[in-house]
Amino acid sequence: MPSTLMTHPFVQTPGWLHWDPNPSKPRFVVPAGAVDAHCHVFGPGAVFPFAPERKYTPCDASKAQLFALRDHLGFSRNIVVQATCHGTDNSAMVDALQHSGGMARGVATVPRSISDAELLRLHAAGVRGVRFNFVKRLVDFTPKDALMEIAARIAALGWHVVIYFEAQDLPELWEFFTALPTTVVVDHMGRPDVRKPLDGPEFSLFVQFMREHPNVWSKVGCPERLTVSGPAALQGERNAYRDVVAFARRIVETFPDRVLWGTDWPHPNLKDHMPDDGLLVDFIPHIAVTAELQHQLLVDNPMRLYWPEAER
Ligand code: 0GY
Repeated sequence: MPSTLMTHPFVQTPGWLHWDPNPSKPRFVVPAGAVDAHCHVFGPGAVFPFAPERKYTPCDASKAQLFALRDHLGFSRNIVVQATCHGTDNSAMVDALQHSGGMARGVATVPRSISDAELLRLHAAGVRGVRFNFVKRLVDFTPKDALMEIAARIAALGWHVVIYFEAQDLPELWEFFTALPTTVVVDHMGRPDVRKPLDGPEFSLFVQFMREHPNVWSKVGCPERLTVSGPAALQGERNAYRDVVAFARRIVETFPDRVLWGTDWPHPNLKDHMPDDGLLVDFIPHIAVTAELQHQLLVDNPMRLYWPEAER
């Protein structure tokens, strides 16, 4: 039964696409111990209500459904990123971490007023980062001095900052981003416009940002969000989202020890198509073309960032 049919007081945003309940089995076999480093849980709304200030109301996407997808795709671990529809109430994300048997860690959204005790509680649950979101359709503006204060406090816990922004906003945000005192992880390569040239000014600025700042990492998933050509694969092939490949491959090959990959399940705010998660996994060998790059992307890098204490 689609989870949207469950009883809760929330009305899903019109046009919202439900995640694919029957993703295909990927052909690409991910290396043992692979980490899905960007995914979310939504509610369920009847248990974990969505935030009053949210910009969209999603369908439900529970921890059990996330862990079932993890197993189906062949992954071992998840990084559960706080979604904006839950605001600064991290309960659903923390609940997922606490029921993962130690196989999930998290990225929270916290207010400036958060207490030290609450930060420690989040740490004990497995949170290792905070997310600062600059995508205007998703969040209201938070003053940069508040964010910088949060960054200084979480730096003391050894956490990192995840930043989400649109490519055209990088110049204006550059000074703030480069002053952050932690490892900084960029969501979805800073959302490049893939109709523009790979070596054009916009994407070159992003490459420069990573090159000049060795504390900056990037997630290289989410082709379904960036594509213009769409999911159509060549007959009988599984090479969808071809217009995104060169961008992601450039980042993987230039910064192989600072890249992460995630499904982005349950894929919030997609209006045109809902991806087949199996097809998303089959995108990986197109952007990380050797076994060594694949291992760095899916195992070594996320383990170093999220489970540094694990024996290597
Ligand atoms: C993503 C992207 C989006 C949404 C969120 O937290 C969120 O609501 O991250 C988006 O709409 O681009 O990474 O999930």
